[in-house]
Amino acid sequence: MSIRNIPTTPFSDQKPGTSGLRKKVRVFQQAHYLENFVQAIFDSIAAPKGATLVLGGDGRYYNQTAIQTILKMAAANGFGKVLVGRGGILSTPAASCVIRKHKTFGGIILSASHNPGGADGDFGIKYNSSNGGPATETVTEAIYAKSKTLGSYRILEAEDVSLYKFGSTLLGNMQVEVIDPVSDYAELMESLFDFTAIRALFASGFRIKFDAMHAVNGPYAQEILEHRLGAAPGSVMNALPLEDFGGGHPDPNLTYAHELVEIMYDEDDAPDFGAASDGDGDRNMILGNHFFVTPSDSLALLAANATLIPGYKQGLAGVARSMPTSAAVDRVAQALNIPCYETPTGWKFFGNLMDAGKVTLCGEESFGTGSSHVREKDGLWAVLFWLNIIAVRKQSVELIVREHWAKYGRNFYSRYDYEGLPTEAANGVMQHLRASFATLGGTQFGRYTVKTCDDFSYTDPVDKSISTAQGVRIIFSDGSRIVFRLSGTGTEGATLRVYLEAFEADEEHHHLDAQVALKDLIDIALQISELRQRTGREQPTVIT
Ligand code: G16
Repeated sequence: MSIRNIPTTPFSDQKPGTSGLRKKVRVFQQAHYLENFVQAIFDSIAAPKGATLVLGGDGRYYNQTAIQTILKMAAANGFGKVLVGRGGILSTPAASCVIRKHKTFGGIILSASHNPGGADGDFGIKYNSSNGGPATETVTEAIYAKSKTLGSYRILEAEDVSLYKFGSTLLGNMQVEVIDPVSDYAELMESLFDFTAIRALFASGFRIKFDAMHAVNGPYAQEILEHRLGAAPGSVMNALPLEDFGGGHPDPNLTYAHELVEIMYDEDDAPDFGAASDGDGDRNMILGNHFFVTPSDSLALLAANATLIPGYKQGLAGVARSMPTSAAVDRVAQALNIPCYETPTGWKFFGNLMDAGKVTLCGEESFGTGSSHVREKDGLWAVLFWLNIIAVRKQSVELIVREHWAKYGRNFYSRYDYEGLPTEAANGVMQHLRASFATLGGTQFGRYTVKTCDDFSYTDPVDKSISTAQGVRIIFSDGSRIVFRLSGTGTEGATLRVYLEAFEADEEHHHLDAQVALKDLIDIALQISELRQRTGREQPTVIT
């Protein structure tokens, strides 16, 4: 087995986005494309010789091919050991858990998250640091800079390693240890939640449906919900991970998880609790019987009920949310008298806050919630948190949410996504909005008056790094907001997201449908942005 130094030329498009490098599979299949990016990672992170790495992915098409390449490159770049999930599988939160538990130097996660998979679908790769979290912007910028100047990469000439046999094999001088992808993670969950209480809840006849969407969380959910907690067999649907997610779009929202939504809104036989997670298991959607919980409300609820949970009974150090996420959690933080941080979109911004002990819970409107137990958002963790709350409070999902609104007020919330727009048109909308700042202030639209507008920028309270141009905010005098942002995770054209939020203190109005309550704001958003005229799009692709 010899190490080869392969000459290569740089690719100009390897800038990591909101969460690592995401591209079409066929982009990754170009000669040297994956190898270049992996070498750029290795050159940027300066791992000491003999360091240990974690490696795994969501099982999508190209996962195993990429794993074999990365293993050979890790061996050629001086790593001493790689822990790889059996079959190449590790959910994103489980990878974070393994990095932290085994104190490895870092890890590489292969996933394009909620984006579709298969030969014509998407693939992705990201590096997580020794805290278990996505590399900070400083590191991703260094990787990008390296990718633009790369002249060669190192790879071991060797046979593929079996990814199905537990235990260690040698690849050159490097050990490859195939581990059970589920056990470390399941153990961590047992340490946080009251499994006895949740088991009793299921034993009492409480019914759950968990849609794994043929993605990575199937085996995790079956082990934890069905085997360890006694949920009825079959409670986990679409449990078998498939390379193309069964042709579906593994994004747990009301549009793409429609199979689950139909079950939860069935006239006569809806279960008590429904949940879904995404391609790599870090996102979650929570449903009750005929009831949808917005991710922003879910975060606020978890914060408000945290002390009911064994792992959080000491209380929370603080909470954090991404800027476009509704301010529902801010109200809880205020009541608890704990700090609440507002960060740019991207889980990587929570890592420093958690490492510094400033926050315990964090979350995003994009169906992500998590805590300092790992450094990724965590879909199944959120489900267990909810189940634990229900087991203690013995109330339905809907009642728990309605009581929450009655106490804190309701932040009506919705997001409109315009996917696959021509990049120029999408940029044009953003430029137009920025150019309107000077004239928008003080303008009245019906009952709404513009208080301020800006382009959100963030100074990390821990390392003082600055991130600019993180989304245009139009804030009204009553606290309602419209936010415009370009997605950093799409792989085709541009995706423009419009986030709408209106606060309603009066319980009399809490029953309203969000689309009805937000109607005026939606019209204002379209008017201010000239979105229809500039993109030619009448309707959003997805409303969540
Ligand atoms: C990633 C990030 C999240 C972000 C989401 C959407 O999630 O980790 O922090 O909210 O993308 O980002 P954007 O609005 O830029 O598309 P995931 O689940 O895709 O890894």
